[in-house]
Formats: sequence, C-alpha cells, structure tokens
Amino acid sequence: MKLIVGHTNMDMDCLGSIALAKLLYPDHQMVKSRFIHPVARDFYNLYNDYFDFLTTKDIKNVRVESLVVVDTRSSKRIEEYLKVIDGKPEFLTVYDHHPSDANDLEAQVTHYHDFGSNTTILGLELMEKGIEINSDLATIALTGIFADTGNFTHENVSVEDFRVAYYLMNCGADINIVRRYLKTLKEEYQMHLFHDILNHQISKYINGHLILFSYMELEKQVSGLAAVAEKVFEVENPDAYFAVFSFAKTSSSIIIGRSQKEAIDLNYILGEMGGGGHAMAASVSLKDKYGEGVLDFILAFLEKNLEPAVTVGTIMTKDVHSVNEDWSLLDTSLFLESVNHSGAPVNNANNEISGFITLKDIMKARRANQMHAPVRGYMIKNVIQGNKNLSMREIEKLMFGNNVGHIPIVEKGKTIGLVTRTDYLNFIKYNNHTDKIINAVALHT
Ligand SMILES: [Mn+2]
Repeated sequence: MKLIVGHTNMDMDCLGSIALAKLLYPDHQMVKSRFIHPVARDFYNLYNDYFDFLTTKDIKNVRVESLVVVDTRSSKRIEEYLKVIDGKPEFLTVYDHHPSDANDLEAQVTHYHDFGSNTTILGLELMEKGIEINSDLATIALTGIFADTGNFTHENVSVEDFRVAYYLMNCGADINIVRRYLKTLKEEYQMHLFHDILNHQISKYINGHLILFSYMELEKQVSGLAAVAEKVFEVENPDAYFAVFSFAKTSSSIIIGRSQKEAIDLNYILGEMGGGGHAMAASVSLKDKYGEGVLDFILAFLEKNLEPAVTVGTIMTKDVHSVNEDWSLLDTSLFLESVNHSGAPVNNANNEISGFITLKDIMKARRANQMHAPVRGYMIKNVIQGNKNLSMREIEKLMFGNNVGHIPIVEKGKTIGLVTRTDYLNFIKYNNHTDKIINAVALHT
C-alpha cells in the first residue's frame, strides 16, 4: 500500500498538507488520525468528498511500499500508524516545517523549509510542477496556511506563505469559508475557559521579559485548549505566555507556550521538559505532574534559563546632542537642523538635564516672534526620562503613555543617552526579524 499521513491530532495545516499531497501522490491513500483538532474536524466534515480517509484499522498489518508524512518528521507523532503496519515503510518521504529533534524519522527524501505553514511547501511544489488545484482544495489549503501563520501575523510567516496564498486565491480559494472556519473559539467551554483565564492570569517580569502565566484545573483533557491559549496570548500581548492545564482524572498536566521574542525559544524551553514544537509555539505533556506546582516548576526553570532581556542601555543613542538653557531659540533651531534631529535635551549651567526642546516648541516661539528668547522659556520642564536599565516594555509604556517621541536616559542628573521613536521601531523590527522577510523578498525579485 502507498499511504499519506499527517501527525496525530491533525490540525488545519495538516489537513491542507494532506489534501495537496494527494495531488502530488495520486496513487497514495490518505489515513486519518484517531484524534482530530476541532476546527479541522468541522472542515473535514464539510469537505468529506475530498477526504476519502482510511483509518488505522484499515492499515493493520499492511506492508507499506511508500509512506508520505506531512507536517511532522517526528516518529513519535505518527506512532499510531507505525505501530500497526507490517514492519517499516519501504520508502519514506517527509514534508515538514518543524525543527528537527532526536525523534526524526529516517526518510529517503525530506522536504524541509521553515515556512509558516507546511501546506506552503506542498503548494510550492504544485506551483512548480504546474499541477492544477481546484477551488475547494485551494480553500482547504489556504485555511491551513492562515491557521499556521496566525492569519499571516505570526513571526514564522515567510514570503513563500504569501506566494502560495496568492496562487491559491487565483485558483479560486474562498476567503469567506476560510474566515468562517478559522474562528478560534467555537465551543462554549472554550469561551468560558478564556474568560476564566483572563480573570486569573498572573504576569511577571522574569529577567526583564514580561511573561504571562495561567493555571487551570480541568476534569480531563479536552481538545481546543491551544486555541484558548492562543486567544489569551493575542489579547494580552505579553512577551511569552505559559498556559498550564491540569487534569484531575489522569493527574497529568499540559503546558502550552506562546512567545513573540527570539530570546524566548519555546522549542528549547519546553523541549527541555520533554515537549517541543516551534520557537514561538510549543507544548509539553507532563504525564506525572499535577497541580499548581507545575507553575512553580516552569517559573523556576525560566528564572534560571532565560537570557536577560535587552535593556535600554544597549539600544539607546549614546551620542546625544544636548543644548543649553541660555541658548537662543534661533541658535537651537539651527543646531537641531545641523544635527538633523527634531528635539534635544536641555542642560542647565551644571550640565544637568533641566528640560527638553523640540522643533514644535520652537515653532511656537517663531509664531510669537520670540526667536531670540532663551530655550529656558519654551522648553518642556517636566521631562519624561528613563534609566539605562529599563526594559523595552517599560520604554514603550513611557513613550506611548505620555505621547512623547524622545526619552532622555539619565544617570545622576546627566543625560547619557536618548531613545527616539526610530530607535524603538528599529528594535521592534530587529526583534521580530523583519530582516528575514526583507532578505527573502530580495531573493525572489
Ligand atoms: Mn503545521
């Protein structure tokens, strides 16, 4: 037999990948996992005609000449199939976008790309081979791409995800159906859980990172917990989030992690505990851990292992152009123009910061014909300032909370640096690795 399988607990990306794999390998049969993610299950019901699935019962003791594995490369995640077939598959082809680990399948062919969705890898191959995709299959595939890229907003999104999405739209993918089936919290219990978590969440600064935690006790494991965690993460927007769910019936727990910082690599952190996934989204099942102690466990681990967050001291502009209180506004204006800045800290006679002057303040003086007046009279006196140990989160709060574009960084009364909107934006871009996307665009044009 020739088979196509995805990982256990198939999700939308898995389903999209399987659908496209069937186009590339028409003589292979698709096999369904025992558990299906709730969103994927609805979708599978809707497009039942396209998913002529075999079950694990159908492949019992069957010799497999060729096995195509999609959206995973871990032998653990396809255990339910490997367990029942006769011996090892003779030829193994893998399509995956997850990082490799110790359980990697030994495949004859591995198609690995770190695209946002696995469906994209197969979509590209179809594009290159000129194989047609009908509008239903295009819709299924596009939903997979939307799901795994967080609607094209997750850090993992790549130019290729956009390219394949563009292609699928041209094939007639229906965005209304995509939207309808991607509503994350469909079940009432998910909504309850979501609100419960919002009421009981704990946030903490750990080594300068803003980390959110939640602990929930449930009777038993249910599907759709990751979607709840995802929603909390989206709403609260911390640097990283760890949702702990403990299950009374089995005395076990699961930790679902989400991160938006390169420095907080969840595949590593949760991998250390026996789980895994991606750097920005991962989970771990703890078979013998139950109760709030799991929270202390992850907390202690983070305190010990998280790299300190970037502080303002490392990203601030150190070469600050200050002016003096008694300079005329005309001189100040010329000076700002010469250094190409829109504002500058103002120093008193002791060279200590006493105010801040911007081109906007100077405009006021110009209108009042006061360009020969000293800076002192027009500067902002209550300067919003920071110190070099502030985290970027704290700077963000100062900047947006006070609606200022420049924050002098002060030590013992003296200005030692300046953080501007541009510094802040550069930091965010760098932190989110937009550079990766820019490089990829450059490669394809
Ligand atoms: Mn995936």
